[in-house]
Amino acid sequence: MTKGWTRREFIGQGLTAGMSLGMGAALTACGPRRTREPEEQMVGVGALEDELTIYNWSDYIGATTVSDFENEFGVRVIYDTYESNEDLLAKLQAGARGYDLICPTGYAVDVLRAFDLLAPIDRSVLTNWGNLSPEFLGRSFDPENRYTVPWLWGLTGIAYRADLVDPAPDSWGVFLDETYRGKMTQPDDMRDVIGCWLKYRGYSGNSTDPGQLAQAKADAIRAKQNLKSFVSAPVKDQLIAGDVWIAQLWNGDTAQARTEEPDVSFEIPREGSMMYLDSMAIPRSARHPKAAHAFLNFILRPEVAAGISDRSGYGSPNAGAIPLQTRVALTPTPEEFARLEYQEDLAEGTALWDRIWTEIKVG
Ligand code: SPD
Repeated sequence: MTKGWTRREFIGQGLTAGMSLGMGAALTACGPRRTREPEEQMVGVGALEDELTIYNWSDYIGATTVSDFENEFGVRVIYDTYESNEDLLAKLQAGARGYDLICPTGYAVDVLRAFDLLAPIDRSVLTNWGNLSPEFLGRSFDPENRYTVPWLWGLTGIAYRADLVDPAPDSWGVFLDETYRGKMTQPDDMRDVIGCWLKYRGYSGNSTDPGQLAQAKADAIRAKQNLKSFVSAPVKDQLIAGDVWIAQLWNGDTAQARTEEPDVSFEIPREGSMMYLDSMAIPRSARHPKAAHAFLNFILRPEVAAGISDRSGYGSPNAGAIPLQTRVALTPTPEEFARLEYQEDLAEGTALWDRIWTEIKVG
C-alpha cells in the first residue's frame, strides 16, 4: 500500500496514524499498526540474481565482506551508505526502490513494519541462523525475527582525547561545562541526544513524559551553546585531528578513531546510556531477494561476522564470531552493562520527541 507514495502522502498517512516528522527528517512510528497478517517469503534455491544493492550505515562492514561475497557468489554488489536512521527512512519514504538490503536500528524497524515496508525473510534458506546468540533474537521490534537478521550492536558514550582533556569526562554534564566550549560535539541523532539528557536527570532514555522531556530540552539547548556542532560519522576525523576533544559518539566509531589516534578514549557516563541493535532487513520493493538471502546467510558465517565486527569496532550478535575476533570491541563491563538501556519505539510519544528535537536544533 505504500509503494509509490510521495513524501507528502507518506507524511499525511503518518500523521493520520498518529505519527510525525521532525525537521523534515524523522519518520517514526506510533498509532495504528499494519493490518497485514504475518506471511512467509519463500525465495527458494534457484539461480541468484546477478546484482545486489545494499544500503548500510557508513563504516559498518568488514574490509573484504563485499568483495568476498562478490567473488564467491558471482553477484555484483552496489554498496551505498547513510549516517542516520532518519536518512534511511527519508530515502525510503521518498520512494527509493532500488535497495535489496538495509540496516535499520530496532526502533526504526518498528516504523518500517508499521508502514509495511519490509518483506518477510525466508529463514529456510538461512542455514547459518543457528550461529546467532539468543540474546539478540526476538527483540521487541521483531519478536519472531520474521523481518530482521541481527547485524551489530552498539552503545553511545563519550569519546574524548585523553591527552587534551583532564579529568576524564564521566558524566553527560560535561557538555554543559564551558571549559571545552567549541571543542565538543553531539551526534545529529534525536534518540541519542535527547536520550542522554534524560539519562542525565535519572530518567529512562525512552521516556515520553512531557515534564521529563521539557527538562531534557532545556539541558540540550544549554549544552548546544558549548558545541561545535551536531555531527555523527565525520567526528571521527575531527577527534583524530584534534579539532574536537569531546564527543558523544558510538563505541565502534570511537574504536575506529582510536586505531589512528591511540589517545582517543571512551567512557560510559555514570548516569547510564543507551544501547541498540542494528539489523539487516529486506525492503518490500527489493528487486533481488535471492541474492539478498544469499548475502544474509553469508554474513551469518562466524568468520564473516568476525570480520565485520573487527573492522567496525561494534559487537557481533554472532556467538560463533566471538572467539574468532582479532580486535576486542570497546565492550562494557558487567557493571556498565547494568547502566545501559535499549532504545525502544516511542509509540505515541514520537510526535513530542520530534517537536522537541526541532526546537533544540533551532533553539
Ligand atoms: N558508523 C555506524 C554507526 C551505527 C550506529 N547505529 C545506531 C544508532 C542508534 N541511534
